[in-house]
Amino acid sequence: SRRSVLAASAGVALAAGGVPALAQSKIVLRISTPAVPDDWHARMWTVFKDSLEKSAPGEFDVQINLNASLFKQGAEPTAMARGNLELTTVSAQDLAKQVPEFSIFTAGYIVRDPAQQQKIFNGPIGAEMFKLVAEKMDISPLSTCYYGTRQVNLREVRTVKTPADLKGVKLRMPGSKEWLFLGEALGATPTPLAFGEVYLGLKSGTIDGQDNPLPTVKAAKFYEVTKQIVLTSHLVDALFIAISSKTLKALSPANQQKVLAAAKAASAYNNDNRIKEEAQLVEFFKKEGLQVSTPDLDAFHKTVQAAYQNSDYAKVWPKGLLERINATK
Ligand code: KDO
Repeated sequence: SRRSVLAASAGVALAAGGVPALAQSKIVLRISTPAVPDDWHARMWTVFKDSLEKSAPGEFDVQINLNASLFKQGAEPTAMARGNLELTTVSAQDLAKQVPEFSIFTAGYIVRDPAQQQKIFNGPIGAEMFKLVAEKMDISPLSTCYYGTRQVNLREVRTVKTPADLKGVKLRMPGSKEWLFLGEALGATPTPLAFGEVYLGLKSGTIDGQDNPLPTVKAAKFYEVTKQIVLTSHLVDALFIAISSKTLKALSPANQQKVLAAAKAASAYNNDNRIKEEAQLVEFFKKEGLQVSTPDLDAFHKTVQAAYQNSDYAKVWPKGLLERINATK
């Protein structure tokens, strides 16, 4: 970590002095993500790396660590604030831990679709929220990836029309209270587990199901160990490419722009491919023998929204933000 910060600041100092950066002082950008290699938000990091290699040949050493091999899921923001990691994708749930206002984006049935999501985060709402993140967390969001729309994926077939039908279902959720609350709001019994343990959990039956967007159900091969997908569409999920603010500030203004452009290229690649694939996957899962069902979405909307409105989360949502989100078309 120290090496990379020094390398980065040395580059800036030399550039400021009018002396070209030394060839050996490459700026190290370590990335850590729980994503599996086949998933779009893993593959997009190659686009990021290629983009920088083109715009700043030989200047950056981009190190991509998949499958949570460098930091465990959820530990990335702290690692970045401490200077042990330069780049990653963070979830709304990760951000809400330190910026409670962000919890509005952890709530089910708030954001409608990927297009609205991009408008929200690329517009004034995004700018305000990202400013809070930069102030409180020492990390800087660069661009917004559509992670997909989360669906319930079960080990055994059961009739699920309303949240009441998920009663007693051990639904695996990522291990933080924001995620567990979502599982509870859906009517299930949320069970915390890291992403990397979900496949075996489903296979062995320690959990009854999990929720993820369809492209991830495919990439992580959860369909091999489950029998049903319930199209609850409960969370239009986002992942934000974020960089340690220390790393960002140590870059020359020109390199800051190049890193930003690379992040935007990566998320655009992710978004295009994920949206395209997501639309085709119901057919794929049916061919694989899974039952794909649509529940009473009205009932899910009402129950989940009421759970959030009556929770402490809604109390810290900035006044008028929900209305501004809803008015974003
Ligand atoms: C998951 O653990 O279910 C989740 O989908 C949560 C996301 O925020 C993100 O961490 C994702 O896993 C990983 O990137 C793995 O795809």
